[in-house]
Amino acid sequence: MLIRTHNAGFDHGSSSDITPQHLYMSRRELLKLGAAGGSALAVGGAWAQAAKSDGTQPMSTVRSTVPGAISMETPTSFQDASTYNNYYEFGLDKSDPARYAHTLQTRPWTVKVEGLVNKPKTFDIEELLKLSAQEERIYRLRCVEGWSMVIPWVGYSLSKLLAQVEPQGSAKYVEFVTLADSKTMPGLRSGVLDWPYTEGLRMDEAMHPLSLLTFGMYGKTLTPQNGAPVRLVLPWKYGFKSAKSIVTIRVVEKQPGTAWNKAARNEYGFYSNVNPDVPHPRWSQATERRIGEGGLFAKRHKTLLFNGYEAQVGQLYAGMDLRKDY
Ligand SMILES: Nc1nc2c(c(=O)[nH]1)N[C@H]1C(S)=C(S)[C@@H](COP(=O)(O)O)O[C@H]1N2
Ligand SMILES: [Mo]
Repeated sequence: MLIRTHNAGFDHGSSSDITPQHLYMSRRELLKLGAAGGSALAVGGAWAQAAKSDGTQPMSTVRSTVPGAISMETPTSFQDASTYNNYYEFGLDKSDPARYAHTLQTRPWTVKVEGLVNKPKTFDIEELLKLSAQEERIYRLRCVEGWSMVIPWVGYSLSKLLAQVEPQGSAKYVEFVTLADSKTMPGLRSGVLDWPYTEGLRMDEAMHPLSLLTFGMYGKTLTPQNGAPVRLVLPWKYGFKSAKSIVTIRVVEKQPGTAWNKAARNEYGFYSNVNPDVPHPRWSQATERRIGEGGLFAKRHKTLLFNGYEAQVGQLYAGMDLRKDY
C-alpha cells in the first residue's frame, strides 16, 4: 500500500509536499536523520526551571511506587520533549505541534467515560486531576519511526479512573477518542488519518498499573503539543498508542478500530508492542536514536522487547504469537 498526503493547507515552512514518517520513511532515511540530529546532551534533573511562559502550571507530585515506573536513564531535555513531537492534528512536521498547538483550548474540558460500565460519567478535567495522587513516572517513549525519549511524566494509573465507573463483566476493550476540532486543529484538513484520532487497549492492558493517565510532564501540566490536558502514556507500546488530548473513553466488548490500523493495516497492528524482532514492513525496529544525543557519532541504542518493560507486562501476552499480533 502506498499512502501519500499532500499539503495539509497551512504553513509547513519549506516543504509543500508532506510525507509523514509513519507512512513513508525508509530505514535508510531514518539512519540519515539519526546522523543529522543536532542538540547537545540533555541534562536531567533540572526540568522544573526549563519552561518559560508556555501556559503550563506547576504540579505537586509524589514518587511512584509502581514497579518499572522510574527509568534510571537520563531524561531528555524539556526543550527537546516539547519541540520534537508527533501530533498530526497540528501538522506533520516534528516542529509543527510546538508552533501551532497553542490554539488548543484546554479549558473547559471534560472526559466522558461511557459504554459497558455501571457508572458512566462525564468528568470535568479539574475533578479528574484530583481523582488520585499525581505520581511522577520516568518512562521511555519509543516512536515507531525509530527514535525515543525519556520523559518524567505526571499522572496516575488509568485503572484508578476505570475503577470509578465499574466496567461490566462483558467489557473486553477500552477505546479512546481524542479531540477533533477543525477550528483549532489545521492538521484535520489533511486526509492522512481518519479523524478523530482513536486508540484502543485490551481491558487487562488498560488495567495494568504502568498504563498512565497523564496530566503533566517535568513537574508541570502538559504543554498543548504534548497532549494537554490529558493523554495516555503506555511505555511498552509504540508512541502512537499514547493518544493525546482525550475527550471520550469508551468501554466496549469488541476490539475497537484504531486510527493507525485503519490508515495502514499491514503496518500498524492493534497491539503495537515495541518489539525489536518484528520489523516494520519498511524498516527495522532493532535499534533507536535517542533524541538529544546528537552529533555524527551518537550511537543508536538497541531496542528492547516491550521497550524494556518485559518484566512488568510480558505476562499479558503469554501464549500469543507476537508476529501475528503485532
Ligand atoms: N491525538 C494524537 N495523539 C498522538 C499522536 C497524534 O498524532 N495525535 N501521535 C502519537 C505519536 S506517533 C507519538 S510518538 C506520541 C508522541 O508524544 P510526545 O510528542 O509527547 O512525545 O504521541 C502519540 N499521540
Ligand atoms: Mo510515534
